[in-house]
Amino acid sequence: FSVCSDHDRPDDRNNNNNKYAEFLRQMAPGCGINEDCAIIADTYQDQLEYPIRELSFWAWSEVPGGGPRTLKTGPWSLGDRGERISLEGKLKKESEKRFGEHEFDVVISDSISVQRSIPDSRSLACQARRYSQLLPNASVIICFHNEAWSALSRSLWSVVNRTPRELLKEIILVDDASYFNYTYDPRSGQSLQIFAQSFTNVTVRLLRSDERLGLVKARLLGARNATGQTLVFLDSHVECNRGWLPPLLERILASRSTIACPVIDVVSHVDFSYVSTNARNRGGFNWNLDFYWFPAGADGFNKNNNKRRGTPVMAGGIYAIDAKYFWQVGAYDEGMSIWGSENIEMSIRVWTCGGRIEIIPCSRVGHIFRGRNPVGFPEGVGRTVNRNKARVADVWLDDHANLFYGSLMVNDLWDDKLVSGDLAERFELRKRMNCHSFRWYLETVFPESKFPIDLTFIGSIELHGSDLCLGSDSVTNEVMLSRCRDPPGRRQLFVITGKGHLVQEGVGLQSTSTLQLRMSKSYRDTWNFTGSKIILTSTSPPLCLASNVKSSTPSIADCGKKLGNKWNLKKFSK
Ligand code: LR7
Ligand code: MN
Repeated sequence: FSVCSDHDRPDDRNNNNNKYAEFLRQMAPGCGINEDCAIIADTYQDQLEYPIRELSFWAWSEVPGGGPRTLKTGPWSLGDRGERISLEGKLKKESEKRFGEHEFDVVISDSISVQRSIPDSRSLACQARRYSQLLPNASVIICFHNEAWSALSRSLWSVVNRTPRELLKEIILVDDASYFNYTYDPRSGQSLQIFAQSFTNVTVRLLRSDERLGLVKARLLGARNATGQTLVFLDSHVECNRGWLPPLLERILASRSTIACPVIDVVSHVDFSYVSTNARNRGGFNWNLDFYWFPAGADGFNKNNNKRRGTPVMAGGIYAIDAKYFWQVGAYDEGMSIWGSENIEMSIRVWTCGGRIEIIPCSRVGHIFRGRNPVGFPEGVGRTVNRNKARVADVWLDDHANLFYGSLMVNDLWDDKLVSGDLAERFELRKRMNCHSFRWYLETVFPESKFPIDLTFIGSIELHGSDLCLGSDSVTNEVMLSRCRDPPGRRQLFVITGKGHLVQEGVGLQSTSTLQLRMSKSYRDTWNFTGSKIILTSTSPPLCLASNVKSSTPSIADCGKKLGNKWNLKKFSK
Protein backbone atom coordinates (compact mmCIF):
# COMPACT_ATOMS: atom_id res chain seq x y z
CA PHE A 1 0.00 0.00 0.00
CA SER A 2 1.27 3.45 -0.78
CA VAL A 3 0.03 6.91 -1.32
CA CYS A 4 1.98 8.97 -3.76
CA SER A 5 2.29 12.44 -5.05
CA ASP A 6 0.64 12.89 -8.37
CA HIS A 7 3.36 14.78 -10.16
CA ASP A 8 2.65 12.54 -13.09
CA ARG A 9 -0.30 14.46 -14.33
CA PRO A 10 1.01 17.50 -16.17
CA ASP A 11 -2.04 19.61 -15.53
CA ASP A 12 -2.01 19.00 -11.84
CA ARG A 13 -1.40 21.85 -9.48
CA ASN A 14 -2.01 19.78 -6.41
CA ASN A 15 0.89 18.26 -4.68
CA ASN A 16 -0.52 18.16 -1.26
CA ASN A 17 -0.43 14.41 -0.93
CA ASN A 18 2.57 14.00 1.21
CA LYS A 19 1.01 14.97 4.45
CA TYR A 20 -1.90 12.63 3.81
CA ALA A 21 0.47 9.88 2.84
CA GLU A 22 2.31 10.48 6.06
CA PHE A 23 -0.88 10.49 8.05
CA LEU A 24 -2.02 7.23 6.55
CA ARG A 25 1.34 5.59 7.09
CA GLN A 26 1.14 6.47 10.74
CA MET A 27 -2.43 5.38 11.11
CA ALA A 28 -2.09 2.16 9.22
CA PRO A 29 1.53 1.13 9.60
CA GLY A 30 2.50 -1.69 7.30
CA CYS A 31 -1.04 -2.47 6.52
CA GLY A 32 0.14 -3.77 3.20
CA ILE A 33 -3.21 -3.99 1.64
CA ASN A 34 -4.08 -2.96 -1.80
CA GLU A 35 -7.49 -1.62 -0.93
CA ASP A 36 -8.74 1.86 -1.48
CA CYS A 37 -7.02 3.75 1.29
CA ALA A 38 -10.30 5.45 2.01
CA ILE A 39 -11.21 2.28 3.87
CA ILE A 40 -8.30 2.76 6.24
CA ALA A 41 -8.87 6.42 6.57
CA ASP A 42 -12.53 5.83 7.25
CA THR A 43 -11.58 4.33 10.58
CA TYR A 44 -9.81 7.48 11.53
CA GLN A 45 -12.21 9.90 9.98
CA ASP A 46 -12.62 12.18 12.95
CA GLN A 47 -8.89 12.71 13.10
CA LEU A 48 -8.89 13.95 9.55
CA GLU A 49 -8.95 17.55 8.68
CA TYR A 50 -11.03 16.81 5.60
CA PRO A 51 -13.81 14.35 4.95
CA ILE A 52 -13.31 11.07 3.32
CA ARG A 53 -14.58 11.89 -0.14
CA GLU A 54 -11.93 14.53 -0.40
CA LEU A 55 -9.27 12.26 0.87
CA SER A 56 -9.97 9.67 -1.76
CA PHE A 57 -8.99 12.27 -4.30
CA TRP A 58 -5.49 12.29 -2.96
CA ALA A 59 -5.04 8.58 -2.59
CA TRP A 60 -3.22 6.50 -5.15
CA SER A 61 -2.47 2.86 -4.86
CA GLU A 62 0.24 0.86 -6.41
CA VAL A 63 -0.52 -1.84 -8.88
CA PRO A 64 0.92 -5.12 -7.55
CA GLY A 65 4.00 -6.19 -9.45
CA GLY A 66 5.24 -2.67 -10.02
CA GLY A 67 3.22 -1.64 -13.02
CA PRO A 68 2.35 1.97 -13.71
CA ARG A 69 0.54 3.69 -10.91
CA THR A 70 -3.13 4.13 -11.41
CA LEU A 71 -5.38 6.56 -9.78
CA LYS A 72 -7.81 4.76 -7.54
CA THR A 73 -11.22 5.54 -8.85
CA GLY A 74 -12.80 5.53 -5.43
CA PRO A 75 -16.20 7.13 -5.13
CA TRP A 76 -15.76 9.43 -8.09
CA SER A 77 -18.67 11.18 -9.53
CA LEU A 78 -19.27 13.66 -12.30
CA GLY A 79 -17.36 16.91 -11.83
CA ASP A 80 -15.09 15.55 -9.11
CA ARG A 81 -11.63 17.11 -8.95
CA GLY A 82 -13.25 20.19 -10.44
CA GLU A 83 -13.29 18.60 -13.85
CA ARG A 84 -15.34 19.96 -16.68
CA ILE A 85 -18.55 18.36 -17.77
CA SER A 86 -20.30 18.29 -21.07
CA LEU A 87 -23.77 17.05 -21.63
CA GLU A 88 -25.20 15.32 -24.63
CA GLY A 89 -28.55 14.56 -26.17
CA LYS A 90 -31.63 15.23 -24.14
CA LEU A 91 -29.76 16.68 -21.19
CA LYS A 92 -27.98 19.13 -23.44
CA LYS A 93 -31.25 20.31 -24.85
CA GLU A 94 -32.65 20.73 -21.37
CA SER A 95 -29.58 22.63 -20.26
CA GLU A 96 -29.85 25.04 -23.17
CA LYS A 97 -33.48 25.60 -22.40
CA ARG A 98 -32.80 26.32 -18.74
CA PHE A 99 -29.61 28.35 -19.06
CA GLY A 100 -31.35 31.69 -18.61
CA GLU A 101 -32.81 30.68 -15.25
CA HIS A 102 -29.52 31.26 -13.49
CA GLU A 103 -27.21 32.30 -16.33
CA PHE A 104 -25.19 29.18 -15.57
CA ASP A 105 -25.76 25.58 -16.59
CA VAL A 106 -28.09 24.48 -13.84
CA VAL A 107 -28.52 21.01 -15.38
CA ILE A 108 -24.79 20.41 -14.96
CA SER A 109 -24.86 21.92 -11.49
CA ASP A 110 -27.67 19.56 -10.55
CA SER A 111 -25.82 16.57 -11.92
CA ILE A 112 -22.61 16.96 -9.95
CA SER A 113 -22.18 16.18 -6.30
CA VAL A 114 -22.84 18.98 -3.87
CA GLN A 115 -19.74 17.70 -2.08
CA ARG A 116 -17.51 17.28 -5.09
CA SER A 117 -13.74 17.55 -4.72
CA ILE A 118 -11.89 20.43 -6.35
CA PRO A 119 -8.19 20.94 -7.03
CA ASP A 120 -6.24 22.74 -4.37
CA SER A 121 -5.27 25.91 -6.18
CA ARG A 122 -2.92 27.25 -3.52
CA SER A 123 0.81 27.44 -4.06
CA LEU A 124 2.94 24.84 -2.31
CA ALA A 125 4.18 27.44 0.13
CA CYS A 126 0.62 28.28 1.07
CA GLN A 127 -0.25 24.61 1.48
CA ALA A 128 2.62 24.16 3.89
CA ARG A 129 1.69 27.07 6.12
CA ARG A 130 0.36 26.56 9.63
CA TYR A 131 -1.84 29.05 11.43
CA SER A 132 -2.14 30.42 14.91
CA GLN A 133 -4.27 28.58 17.47
CA LEU A 134 -5.72 31.90 18.55
CA LEU A 135 -7.71 32.75 15.46
CA PRO A 136 -11.08 34.43 16.04
CA ASN A 137 -14.17 32.46 15.07
CA ALA A 138 -16.44 33.32 12.19
CA SER A 139 -20.08 33.70 11.28
CA VAL A 140 -20.35 32.78 7.63
CA ILE A 141 -23.18 34.71 6.00
CA ILE A 142 -24.65 33.60 2.68
CA CYS A 143 -27.44 35.71 1.16
CA PHE A 144 -29.40 34.55 -1.83
CA HIS A 145 -32.34 35.36 -4.00
CA ASN A 146 -33.69 32.50 -6.16
CA GLU A 147 -30.44 30.55 -6.08
CA ALA A 148 -30.31 27.12 -7.70
CA TRP A 149 -30.62 24.54 -4.94
CA SER A 150 -27.57 22.59 -6.03
CA ALA A 151 -25.38 25.70 -6.23
CA LEU A 152 -26.51 26.95 -2.84
CA SER A 153 -26.05 23.60 -1.14
CA ARG A 154 -22.67 23.11 -2.79
CA SER A 155 -21.62 26.48 -1.35
CA LEU A 156 -22.84 25.42 2.06
CA TRP A 157 -21.19 22.00 1.93
CA SER A 158 -17.91 23.54 0.85
CA VAL A 159 -17.94 25.62 4.02
CA VAL A 160 -18.96 22.68 6.20
CA ASN A 161 -16.37 20.35 4.71
CA ARG A 162 -13.43 22.69 4.46
CA THR A 163 -13.64 24.79 7.60
CA PRO A 164 -12.19 23.69 10.94
CA ARG A 165 -15.08 23.29 13.37
CA GLU A 166 -13.61 25.46 16.09
CA LEU A 167 -13.44 28.43 13.73
CA LEU A 168 -16.97 28.08 12.47
CA LYS A 169 -19.30 29.74 14.95
CA GLU A 170 -22.27 29.40 12.63
CA ILE A 171 -23.45 29.62 9.08
CA ILE A 172 -26.26 32.08 8.47
CA LEU A 173 -28.32 31.66 5.35
CA VAL A 174 -30.36 34.72 4.44
CA ASP A 175 -33.16 33.93 2.04
CA ASP A 176 -33.94 37.22 0.33
CA ALA A 177 -37.55 36.60 -0.69
CA SER A 178 -36.79 33.65 -2.94
CA TYR A 179 -39.80 32.28 -4.80
CA PHE A 180 -41.28 29.18 -3.22
CA ASN A 181 -39.83 26.74 -5.79
CA TYR A 182 -36.28 27.80 -4.90
CA THR A 183 -36.70 27.01 -1.23
CA TYR A 184 -36.70 23.23 -1.44
CA ASP A 185 -34.64 20.49 -3.03
CA PRO A 186 -36.30 19.73 -6.38
CA ARG A 187 -35.28 16.08 -6.07
CA SER A 188 -36.05 15.14 -2.50
CA GLY A 189 -38.55 17.86 -1.71
CA GLN A 190 -36.58 18.68 1.45
CA SER A 191 -37.09 22.28 2.51
CA LEU A 192 -34.28 24.71 3.20
CA GLN A 193 -35.34 24.83 6.81
CA ILE A 194 -35.05 21.06 7.23
CA PHE A 195 -31.81 21.01 5.26
CA ALA A 196 -30.31 23.67 7.54
CA GLN A 197 -31.37 21.71 10.62
CA SER A 198 -29.91 18.49 9.29
CA PHE A 199 -26.34 19.54 10.07
CA THR A 200 -25.35 18.11 13.40
CA ASN A 201 -21.99 19.50 14.37
CA VAL A 202 -22.35 22.88 12.68
CA THR A 203 -24.95 25.49 13.43
CA VAL A 204 -26.74 26.46 10.25
CA ARG A 205 -29.37 29.15 10.74
CA LEU A 206 -31.86 30.17 8.14
CA LEU A 207 -33.28 33.70 8.10
CA ARG A 208 -35.90 34.66 5.63
CA SER A 209 -37.29 37.96 4.45
CA ASP A 210 -40.59 37.83 2.61
CA GLU A 211 -39.91 41.25 1.23
CA ARG A 212 -37.14 41.63 -1.34
CA LEU A 213 -34.26 43.31 0.48
CA GLY A 214 -31.46 43.39 -2.06
CA LEU A 215 -28.05 42.15 -1.14
CA VAL A 216 -27.04 45.08 1.08
CA LYS A 217 -30.00 44.82 3.41
CA ALA A 218 -29.92 41.03 3.29
CA ARG A 219 -26.29 41.07 4.43
CA LEU A 220 -27.15 43.54 7.15
CA LEU A 221 -29.92 41.24 8.35
CA GLY A 222 -27.41 38.40 8.52
CA ALA A 223 -24.82 40.55 10.25
CA ARG A 224 -27.27 41.75 12.90
CA ASN A 225 -28.02 38.18 13.80
CA ALA A 226 -24.43 36.97 13.75
CA THR A 227 -22.66 36.04 16.98
CA GLY A 228 -19.15 35.29 15.69
CA GLN A 229 -16.09 37.45 16.26
CA THR A 230 -15.72 37.93 12.53
CA LEU A 231 -18.23 38.10 9.68
CA VAL A 232 -17.42 36.19 6.53
CA PHE A 233 -19.63 36.96 3.55
CA LEU A 234 -20.04 34.57 0.65
CA ASP A 235 -22.07 34.60 -2.55
CA SER A 236 -24.51 31.73 -2.85
CA HIS A 237 -22.70 30.00 -5.76
CA VAL A 238 -19.19 29.43 -4.47
CA GLU A 239 -16.91 26.56 -3.59
CA CYS A 240 -14.58 27.32 -0.73
CA ASN A 241 -11.28 25.61 -1.31
CA ARG A 242 -9.08 23.73 1.10
CA GLY A 243 -7.81 25.83 3.98
CA TRP A 244 -9.67 28.91 2.78
CA LEU A 245 -10.57 30.44 6.14
CA PRO A 246 -7.52 30.49 8.45
CA PRO A 247 -5.43 32.82 6.24
CA LEU A 248 -8.25 35.37 6.25
CA LEU A 249 -8.77 35.17 10.00
CA GLU A 250 -5.07 35.33 10.66
CA ARG A 251 -4.90 38.65 8.88
CA ILE A 252 -7.79 40.03 10.93
CA LEU A 253 -6.15 38.81 14.10
CA ALA A 254 -3.08 40.84 13.16
CA SER A 255 -5.01 43.90 12.05
CA ARG A 256 -8.65 44.21 12.99
CA SER A 257 -9.33 47.07 10.63
CA THR A 258 -8.28 45.02 7.61
CA ILE A 259 -10.80 43.40 5.33
CA ALA A 260 -9.36 40.12 4.11
CA CYS A 261 -10.40 38.74 0.72
CA PRO A 262 -9.45 35.43 -0.86
CA VAL A 263 -8.23 35.04 -4.40
CA ILE A 264 -11.38 34.27 -6.35
CA ASP A 265 -11.04 31.26 -8.60
CA VAL A 266 -13.41 30.61 -11.47
CA VAL A 267 -16.09 27.95 -11.51
CA SER A 268 -17.13 27.94 -15.12
CA HIS A 269 -20.76 28.85 -15.65
CA VAL A 270 -20.71 26.76 -18.81
CA ASP A 271 -19.02 23.47 -17.84
CA PHE A 272 -18.44 23.83 -14.08
CA SER A 273 -14.71 23.24 -14.29
CA TYR A 274 -12.78 24.76 -11.39
CA VAL A 275 -10.07 27.02 -12.78
CA SER A 276 -7.39 28.64 -10.69
CA THR A 277 -6.99 32.38 -11.35
CA ASN A 278 -4.00 34.64 -11.37
CA ALA A 279 -3.27 35.39 -7.74
CA ARG A 280 -1.90 38.79 -8.68
CA ASN A 281 -5.10 40.56 -9.65
CA ARG A 282 -6.31 43.64 -7.85
CA GLY A 283 -9.60 45.49 -8.12
CA GLY A 284 -10.35 48.99 -9.32
CA PHE A 285 -13.16 51.02 -10.89
CA ASN A 286 -13.49 53.33 -13.86
CA TRP A 287 -15.22 56.68 -14.40
CA ASN A 288 -18.49 54.82 -14.81
CA LEU A 289 -17.98 53.29 -11.39
CA ASP A 290 -17.77 49.83 -12.89
CA PHE A 291 -15.50 47.33 -11.18
CA TYR A 292 -12.54 45.81 -13.06
CA TRP A 293 -9.50 43.67 -12.32
CA PHE A 294 -5.99 44.83 -13.05
CA PRO A 295 -2.62 43.17 -12.52
CA ALA A 296 -0.71 43.98 -9.39
CA GLY A 297 2.16 46.24 -10.31
CA ALA A 298 5.72 46.67 -9.31
CA ASP A 299 5.12 46.71 -5.59
CA GLY A 300 7.48 43.81 -5.03
CA PHE A 301 4.58 41.48 -5.40
CA ASN A 302 5.83 40.07 -8.67
CA LYS A 303 8.58 38.37 -6.78
CA ASN A 304 6.28 36.72 -4.33
CA ASN A 305 2.93 35.33 -5.29
CA ASN A 306 2.09 34.41 -1.73
CA LYS A 307 2.35 37.85 -0.32
CA ARG A 308 -0.81 39.59 0.79
CA ARG A 309 -1.43 42.85 -0.96
CA GLY A 310 -3.65 45.86 -0.74
CA THR A 311 -6.36 46.25 -3.33
CA PRO A 312 -8.08 49.59 -4.02
CA VAL A 313 -11.42 47.79 -4.35
CA MET A 314 -12.68 44.36 -3.42
CA ALA A 315 -14.92 42.29 -5.63
CA GLY A 316 -17.40 42.53 -2.79
CA GLY A 317 -19.06 39.18 -2.36
CA ILE A 318 -16.41 37.19 -0.54
CA TYR A 319 -14.56 38.67 2.39
CA ALA A 320 -13.89 38.45 6.10
CA ILE A 321 -14.14 41.38 8.48
CA ASP A 322 -13.94 41.83 12.24
CA ALA A 323 -17.55 41.96 13.42
CA LYS A 324 -17.13 45.04 15.61
CA TYR A 325 -15.14 46.83 12.95
CA PHE A 326 -17.87 46.12 10.39
CA TRP A 327 -20.32 48.23 12.42
CA GLN A 328 -17.75 50.80 13.47
CA VAL A 329 -16.74 51.60 9.91
CA GLY A 330 -20.32 52.10 8.81
CA ALA A 331 -21.50 48.61 7.76
CA TYR A 332 -23.32 49.31 4.49
CA ASP A 333 -25.20 52.13 2.87
CA GLU A 334 -28.80 50.99 3.35
CA GLY A 335 -29.91 53.33 0.61
CA MET A 336 -28.40 50.96 -1.95
CA SER A 337 -30.90 48.57 -3.42
CA ILE A 338 -30.79 45.08 -4.96
CA TRP A 339 -27.29 44.83 -6.44
CA GLY A 340 -24.22 46.86 -7.33
CA SER A 341 -21.62 49.36 -6.09
CA GLU A 342 -21.74 48.45 -2.42
CA ASN A 343 -18.26 46.97 -2.87
CA ILE A 344 -16.90 50.25 -4.25
CA GLU A 345 -18.59 52.27 -1.53
CA MET A 346 -17.22 50.03 1.18
CA SER A 347 -13.74 49.93 -0.31
CA ILE A 348 -13.36 53.71 -0.59
CA ARG A 349 -14.87 54.13 2.86
CA VAL A 350 -12.64 51.59 4.57
CA TRP A 351 -9.45 52.89 2.96
CA THR A 352 -10.17 56.57 3.47
CA CYS A 353 -11.44 56.11 7.03
CA GLY A 354 -8.39 54.30 8.31
CA GLY A 355 -8.71 50.63 7.33
CA ARG A 356 -7.31 48.42 4.62
CA ILE A 357 -8.57 45.94 2.01
CA GLU A 358 -6.28 43.06 1.18
CA ILE A 359 -6.21 40.00 -1.01
CA ILE A 360 -4.68 37.00 0.70
CA PRO A 361 -3.31 34.58 -1.90
CA CYS A 362 -3.24 31.61 0.49
CA SER A 363 -7.02 31.72 0.64
CA ARG A 364 -8.98 30.50 -2.37
CA VAL A 365 -12.67 30.47 -3.09
CA GLY A 366 -14.23 29.49 -6.41
CA HIS A 367 -17.15 31.56 -7.71
CA ILE A 368 -19.49 31.04 -10.64
CA PHE A 369 -19.00 34.13 -12.80
CA ARG A 370 -21.87 34.80 -15.11
CA GLY A 371 -22.33 36.80 -18.27
CA ARG A 372 -25.49 38.45 -17.05
CA ASN A 373 -27.31 38.90 -13.81
CA PRO A 374 -30.34 36.62 -13.63
CA VAL A 375 -32.07 38.26 -10.69
CA GLY A 376 -35.00 40.58 -11.20
CA PHE A 377 -34.64 44.33 -10.59
CA PRO A 378 -38.10 45.61 -9.63
CA GLU A 379 -37.23 49.15 -10.77
CA GLY A 380 -35.13 48.09 -13.75
CA VAL A 381 -31.40 47.38 -13.81
CA GLY A 382 -30.23 50.73 -15.15
CA ARG A 383 -32.08 52.89 -12.70
CA THR A 384 -31.16 50.76 -9.68
CA VAL A 385 -27.49 50.35 -10.48
CA ASN A 386 -27.05 53.99 -11.45
CA ARG A 387 -28.72 55.18 -8.29
CA ASN A 388 -26.37 53.02 -6.23
CA LYS A 389 -23.44 54.47 -8.14
CA ALA A 390 -24.72 58.00 -7.67
CA ARG A 391 -24.74 57.45 -3.92
CA VAL A 392 -21.09 56.45 -4.04
CA ALA A 393 -20.24 59.45 -6.20
CA ASP A 394 -22.13 61.98 -4.08
CA VAL A 395 -20.72 60.87 -0.76
CA TRP A 396 -17.17 59.81 -1.61
CA LEU A 397 -15.92 61.23 -4.91
CA ASP A 398 -15.72 64.96 -4.12
CA ASP A 399 -15.07 66.95 -7.36
CA HIS A 400 -14.47 63.72 -9.23
CA ALA A 401 -18.19 62.90 -8.96
CA ASN A 402 -18.65 64.89 -12.17
CA LEU A 403 -16.48 62.37 -14.01
CA PHE A 404 -19.08 59.77 -13.15
CA TYR A 405 -22.07 61.95 -13.93
CA GLY A 406 -20.38 63.35 -16.99
CA SER A 407 -19.48 60.02 -18.52
CA LEU A 408 -22.97 58.76 -17.83
CA MET A 409 -24.82 61.76 -19.15
CA VAL A 410 -22.50 63.03 -21.87
CA ASN A 411 -21.18 59.74 -23.20
CA ASP A 412 -24.11 57.45 -22.57
CA LEU A 413 -27.05 59.76 -22.94
CA TRP A 414 -28.53 59.03 -19.56
CA ASP A 415 -31.45 61.40 -19.61
CA ASP A 416 -33.28 60.51 -16.45
CA LYS A 417 -32.55 62.72 -13.53
CA LEU A 418 -30.49 60.67 -11.16
CA VAL A 419 -31.85 60.89 -7.67
CA SER A 420 -29.50 59.49 -5.11
CA GLY A 421 -31.91 59.91 -2.19
CA ASP A 422 -31.19 60.83 1.38
CA LEU A 423 -27.47 60.83 2.07
CA ALA A 424 -27.39 62.64 5.41
CA GLU A 425 -26.39 59.60 7.43
CA ARG A 426 -23.51 58.76 5.06
CA PHE A 427 -22.19 62.33 5.02
CA GLU A 428 -22.38 62.37 8.78
CA LEU A 429 -20.45 59.10 8.96
CA ARG A 430 -17.73 60.43 6.68
CA LYS A 431 -17.37 63.50 8.84
CA ARG A 432 -17.48 61.67 12.15
CA MET A 433 -14.79 59.24 11.03
CA ASN A 434 -12.68 62.12 9.78
CA CYS A 435 -11.99 60.30 6.55
CA HIS A 436 -9.43 61.27 3.94
CA SER A 437 -10.40 62.94 0.66
CA PHE A 438 -10.94 61.13 -2.62
CA ARG A 439 -7.80 62.81 -3.85
CA TRP A 440 -5.89 61.14 -1.02
CA TYR A 441 -7.41 57.81 -2.04
CA LEU A 442 -6.31 58.30 -5.65
CA GLU A 443 -2.81 59.32 -4.70
CA THR A 444 -2.23 56.82 -1.92
CA VAL A 445 -4.36 53.78 -2.60
CA PHE A 446 -5.21 53.81 -6.29
CA PRO A 447 -2.42 55.51 -8.26
CA GLU A 448 -3.07 53.08 -11.14
CA SER A 449 -6.50 54.58 -11.70
CA LYS A 450 -7.52 56.47 -14.82
CA PHE A 451 -8.85 59.32 -12.70
CA PRO A 452 -6.78 62.48 -13.27
CA ILE A 453 -5.99 64.10 -9.96
CA ASP A 454 -6.28 67.83 -10.71
CA LEU A 455 -9.31 68.76 -12.71
CA THR A 456 -9.41 72.24 -14.16
CA PHE A 457 -12.29 71.53 -16.51
CA ILE A 458 -14.83 68.74 -16.98
CA GLY A 459 -17.25 69.00 -19.84
CA SER A 460 -17.72 68.96 -23.57
CA ILE A 461 -16.04 71.01 -26.30
CA GLU A 462 -18.39 72.55 -28.85
CA LEU A 463 -17.39 73.97 -32.19
CA HIS A 464 -18.52 77.57 -32.00
CA GLY A 465 -21.67 78.33 -33.95
CA SER A 466 -22.56 74.70 -34.56
CA ASP A 467 -24.17 71.82 -32.73
CA LEU A 468 -21.05 69.75 -33.15
CA CYS A 469 -18.83 68.50 -30.37
CA LEU A 470 -15.32 67.16 -30.21
CA GLY A 471 -15.37 63.45 -29.48
CA SER A 472 -13.59 60.20 -30.03
CA ASP A 473 -14.44 56.64 -30.87
CA SER A 474 -14.06 54.58 -27.73
CA VAL A 475 -12.79 51.60 -29.70
CA THR A 476 -10.54 53.07 -32.39
CA ASN A 477 -9.54 56.24 -30.50
CA GLU A 478 -10.17 58.25 -33.66
CA VAL A 479 -10.97 61.89 -33.01
CA MET A 480 -14.08 63.24 -34.72
CA LEU A 481 -16.63 65.97 -34.67
CA SER A 482 -20.18 64.83 -34.30
CA ARG A 483 -23.53 66.02 -33.04
CA CYS A 484 -23.32 66.97 -29.41
CA ARG A 485 -24.71 64.21 -27.20
CA ASP A 486 -24.31 61.66 -29.95
CA PRO A 487 -25.13 58.03 -29.21
CA PRO A 488 -22.89 55.96 -26.90
CA GLY A 489 -19.51 54.84 -28.17
CA ARG A 490 -18.47 58.39 -29.09
CA ARG A 491 -16.95 59.84 -26.02
CA GLN A 492 -17.53 63.56 -25.75
CA LEU A 493 -16.59 64.18 -22.16
CA PHE A 494 -13.22 65.89 -21.83
CA VAL A 495 -11.14 66.83 -18.86
CA ILE A 496 -8.41 69.43 -18.77
CA THR A 497 -5.98 68.38 -16.10
CA GLY A 498 -3.82 70.56 -13.89
CA LYS A 499 -0.92 69.74 -16.21
CA GLY A 500 -2.81 70.99 -19.26
CA HIS A 501 -3.48 67.58 -20.75
CA LEU A 502 -6.79 67.25 -22.56
CA VAL A 503 -7.97 63.79 -21.58
CA GLN A 504 -10.70 61.23 -21.70
CA GLU A 505 -10.68 58.06 -19.64
CA GLY A 506 -7.18 56.63 -19.97
CA VAL A 507 -6.33 58.56 -23.17
CA GLY A 508 -5.16 62.07 -24.03
CA LEU A 509 -5.62 64.28 -27.09
CA GLN A 510 -2.45 64.05 -29.09
CA SER A 511 -1.28 65.66 -32.32
CA THR A 512 0.59 63.62 -34.89
CA SER A 513 3.44 64.76 -37.11
CA THR A 514 0.97 65.27 -39.95
CA LEU A 515 -1.09 67.59 -37.74
CA GLN A 516 -3.82 65.03 -37.32
CA LEU A 517 -5.37 64.22 -33.97
CA ARG A 518 -5.64 61.00 -32.02
CA MET A 519 -6.56 59.91 -28.55
CA SER A 520 -3.55 58.09 -27.26
CA LYS A 521 -2.55 56.20 -24.14
CA SER A 522 0.85 57.77 -23.94
CA TYR A 523 0.48 61.47 -24.28
CA ARG A 524 2.63 64.51 -23.78
CA ASP A 525 0.78 67.33 -25.56
CA THR A 526 -0.44 70.18 -23.43
CA TRP A 527 -3.20 72.58 -24.31
CA ASN A 528 -4.28 75.99 -23.28
CA PHE A 529 -7.68 77.59 -23.61
CA THR A 530 -7.69 81.31 -24.24
CA GLY A 531 -10.73 83.20 -25.37
CA SER A 532 -12.31 80.79 -27.76
CA LYS A 533 -9.17 79.08 -28.97
CA ILE A 534 -7.66 75.80 -27.87
CA ILE A 535 -3.95 76.14 -28.28
CA LEU A 536 -1.44 73.37 -28.46
CA THR A 537 1.30 74.71 -26.22
CA SER A 538 3.76 71.89 -26.47
CA THR A 539 4.87 72.87 -29.98
CA SER A 540 6.40 76.07 -31.19
CA PRO A 541 5.04 78.06 -32.78
CA PRO A 542 1.78 77.26 -31.00
CA LEU A 543 -0.92 75.72 -33.16
CA CYS A 544 -4.66 75.65 -32.74
CA LEU A 545 -7.33 73.02 -32.60
CA ALA A 546 -9.35 73.56 -35.72
CA SER A 547 -12.13 71.99 -37.61
CA ASN A 548 -13.74 72.16 -40.92
CA VAL A 549 -17.45 71.75 -40.27
CA LYS A 550 -17.91 69.88 -43.51
CA SER A 551 -15.21 67.28 -43.14
CA SER A 552 -16.00 66.77 -39.46
CA THR A 553 -12.42 65.77 -38.85
CA PRO A 554 -10.71 68.10 -36.43
CA SER A 555 -7.03 68.75 -36.84
CA ILE A 556 -4.27 71.16 -35.91
CA ALA A 557 -3.79 74.38 -37.83
CA ASP A 558 -2.25 77.79 -37.86
CA CYS A 559 -3.97 79.93 -35.21
CA GLY A 560 -4.36 82.84 -37.61
CA LYS A 561 -6.84 80.99 -39.83
CA LYS A 562 -10.33 82.28 -39.50
CA LEU A 563 -12.55 79.31 -40.05
CA GLY A 564 -13.39 76.65 -37.50
CA ASN A 565 -11.00 77.27 -34.71
CA LYS A 566 -13.36 78.82 -32.23
CA TRP A 567 -14.60 76.53 -29.50
CA ASN A 568 -16.88 76.75 -26.51
CA LEU A 569 -15.97 74.84 -23.41
CA LYS A 570 -19.24 73.63 -21.95
CA LYS A 571 -18.63 72.89 -18.32
CA PHE A 572 -20.48 69.83 -17.14
CA SER A 573 -22.20 69.70 -13.85
CA LYS A 574 -25.01 67.51 -12.64
O1 LR7 B 1 -31.57 41.14 -4.46
C1 LR7 B 1 -30.64 40.38 -4.30
N1 LR7 B 1 -30.56 39.64 -3.16
C2 LR7 B 1 -29.54 38.77 -2.92
O2 LR7 B 1 -29.52 38.11 -1.88
C3 LR7 B 1 -29.60 40.24 -5.27
C4 LR7 B 1 -28.58 39.35 -5.05
N2 LR7 B 1 -28.56 38.61 -3.89
C5 LR7 B 1 -27.46 37.67 -3.63
C6 LR7 B 1 -27.22 36.70 -4.77
O3 LR7 B 1 -28.06 35.56 -4.67
C7 LR7 B 1 -25.74 36.40 -4.59
O4 LR7 B 1 -25.53 35.36 -3.68
O5 LR7 B 1 -26.27 38.42 -3.52
C8 LR7 B 1 -25.18 37.67 -4.00
C9 LR7 B 1 -24.39 38.49 -5.03
O6 LR7 B 1 -25.10 38.64 -6.22
P1 LR7 B 1 -24.49 38.19 -7.63
O7 LR7 B 1 -23.92 36.84 -7.53
O8 LR7 B 1 -25.53 38.44 -8.66
O9 LR7 B 1 -23.32 39.24 -7.77
P2 LR7 B 1 -22.00 39.12 -8.73
O10 LR7 B 1 -21.23 37.91 -8.36
O11 LR7 B 1 -22.43 39.28 -10.11
O12 LR7 B 1 -21.25 40.46 -8.32
C10 LR7 B 1 -20.24 40.95 -7.43
O13 LR7 B 1 -20.61 42.32 -7.23
C11 LR7 B 1 -21.80 42.52 -6.51
C12 LR7 B 1 -22.05 43.99 -6.48
O14 LR7 B 1 -23.23 44.27 -5.85
C13 LR7 B 1 -21.70 41.91 -5.13
O15 LR7 B 1 -20.75 42.56 -4.33
C14 LR7 B 1 -21.36 40.44 -5.28
O16 LR7 B 1 -21.23 39.87 -4.01
C15 LR7 B 1 -20.07 40.33 -6.06
N3 LR7 B 1 -19.58 38.98 -6.21
C16 LR7 B 1 -18.28 38.70 -5.86
O17 LR7 B 1 -17.53 39.46 -5.33
C17 LR7 B 1 -17.80 37.34 -6.24
C18 LR7 B 1 -16.68 37.51 -7.20
C19 LR7 B 1 -17.17 38.18 -8.45
C20 LR7 B 1 -16.31 39.26 -8.92
C21 LR7 B 1 -15.66 40.15 -9.42
MN1 MN C 1 -21.94 36.06 -7.58
